[in-house]
Amino acid sequence: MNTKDKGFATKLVHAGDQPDAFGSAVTPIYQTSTFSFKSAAHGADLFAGKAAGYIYTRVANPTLKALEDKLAELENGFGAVVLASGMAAVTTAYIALLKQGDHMISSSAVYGPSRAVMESIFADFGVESTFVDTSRIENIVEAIQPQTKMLYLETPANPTMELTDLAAACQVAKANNIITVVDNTFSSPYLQKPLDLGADVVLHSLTKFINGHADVVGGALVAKEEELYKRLHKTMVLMGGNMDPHQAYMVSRGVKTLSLRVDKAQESAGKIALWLEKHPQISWVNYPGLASFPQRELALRQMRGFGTMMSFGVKGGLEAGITLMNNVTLALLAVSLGGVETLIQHPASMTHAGISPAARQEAGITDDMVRFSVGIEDVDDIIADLDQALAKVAEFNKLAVN
Ligand code: LCS
Repeated sequence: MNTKDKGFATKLVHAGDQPDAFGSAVTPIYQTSTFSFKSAAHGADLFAGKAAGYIYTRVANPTLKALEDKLAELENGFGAVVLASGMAAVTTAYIALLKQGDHMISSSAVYGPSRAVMESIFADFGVESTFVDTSRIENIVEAIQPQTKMLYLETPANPTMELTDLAAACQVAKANNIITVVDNTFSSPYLQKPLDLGADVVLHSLTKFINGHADVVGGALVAKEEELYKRLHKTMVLMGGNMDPHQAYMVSRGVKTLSLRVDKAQESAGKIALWLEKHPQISWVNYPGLASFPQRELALRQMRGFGTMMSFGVKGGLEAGITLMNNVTLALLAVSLGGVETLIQHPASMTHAGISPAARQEAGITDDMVRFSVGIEDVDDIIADLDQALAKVAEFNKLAVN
């Protein structure tokens, strides 16, 4: 079905799907590692790119292609590749777009392993990196070196929710021949479209909002232009980080309800953030929809909604935060995000434990920070759960003071 001129929800359901010979409503799982050729000449033509078709699943597979085409359409890109995990997408982007002697500038508040892999592995291969607060465009300008080849942004950032002005940052990069890669995991294409704002490549952990059901790990890269798409696809094929057909089928199934899930969870997130902000045991709340959020105006400009993620500080610091996490009964104490179930976690000891305390401090990841991913349960139940757990925090704080 041609969905190019259709609305976002229609694309979610139909874009990319390829019915089989029986008219299947969805693309089936082509659970095969290899594809047989009609003749030796046909095989040679496929290898030479003279015939269209499939050779081997690491290179391409119809179930993967259906998901890739859908994601490319959702992000307004030329083409996409899907990979075994979000981190496979991160490392494939780094390998495809950087070489020895190159330099990368990145937001300091990024998903911990996206920074750790650059500083602990790519540094060994001679790729330099500088991590700056990209919410201030002048920090990007100052960090540019003659050998800077990539600007890597994550907005909203994990877990501080800090925003980077995508249009302004991409403009600076373009003027300096720098490729911009944006990790759009926290927003999903429903809330933000970085390629429309000037980015060259969009990255996703599909594990999060796009699959949305906490049952698959996966990643994707979407390129704005053909030349970049080819570089990413070639690297993916050679490095072998491809997704499995069953995994792709699950993600294609999950993504169909993306807008419904985000609408519901986002409405709840707005109510929860306001409720938390007024709670006596909470010292601060980072949520782009709050009037107190310093970059609310930027969120309104570049995002379609404020999202379902927030972080907040619990009075009494780390120990009080631990008391909260040990006492919630509905929210799952778990990392990951963007699923139908509400999750709570502590970045300093969990998702961002792998980066140095100094880097955490620089990125604004304080020890009292709790990250909250709002699910699609009844909002009254989520608030009641927080309320009873925060009552335990109040008891703890009273004991801690006495
Ligand atoms: N980018 C962002 C923004 C992420 O949050 C994650 C995972 C990744 C990339 C990597 O994706 P993965 O390989 O896990 O599919 N974020 C996680 C988190 O915040 N908690 O657990 C995983």
